[in-house]
Amino acid sequence: MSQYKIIFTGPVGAGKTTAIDSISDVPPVKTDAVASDMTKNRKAATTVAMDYGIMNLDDGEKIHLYGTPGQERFDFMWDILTVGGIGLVLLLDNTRADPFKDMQFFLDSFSDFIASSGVAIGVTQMDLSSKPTIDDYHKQLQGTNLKPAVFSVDARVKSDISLLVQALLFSLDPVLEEA
Ligand SMILES: Nc1nc2c(ncn2[C@@H]2O[C@H](COP(=O)(O)OP(=O)(O)OP(=O)(O)O)[C@@H](O)[C@H]2O)c(=O)[nH]1
Ligand SMILES: [Mg+2]
Repeated sequence: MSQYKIIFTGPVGAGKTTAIDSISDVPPVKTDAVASDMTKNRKAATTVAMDYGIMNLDDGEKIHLYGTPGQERFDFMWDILTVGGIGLVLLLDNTRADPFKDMQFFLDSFSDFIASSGVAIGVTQMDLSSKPTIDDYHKQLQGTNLKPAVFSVDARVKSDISLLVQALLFSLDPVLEEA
């Protein structure tokens, strides 16, 4: 049986913990702690170490799902969590002040990992803020050497996150799809 690891990252409140909760086939492990500075993000808790869940694919493959903390003060976890990973899901929150800046920051922070694996981008909270559009994200990415899938997703919706993970897997080495 094949087992793979993918990593979810992105800024505070983008929905990493929620997304792993939505798609995991086992009760996820969370390390959320109450933080007083979280109220501005419409939530009471923030991830301080990692999230962990498992997604069982139809063909018996297991995808181990790791979520990073969004806060930079816990960024020492980022390199630890990517070890052995085959791809990155970058979640962005469309209601944040400058989602393009967030995108560039995380693409830069994970550039070594992305270069050796792959990345797919999910934009959350588009129901609350419809701009920038997915097209705007594609245009923004034209200046980079990356061509990731970019989807509008709601982290609370299992099928949205599942499609995003499938898009990531398809963008990786096709050998994986035949395994
Ligand atoms: N309206 C709306 N809410 C969403 C959407 N996606 C996620 N959320 C909500 O946004 C919040 C995301 O919180 P978390 O999952 O804790 O975010 P996180 O990325 O793990 O944040 P940190 O661990 O603090 O870095 C939750 O309250 C979700 O219910 C969306 O598409 N629309
Ligand atoms: Mg979290």
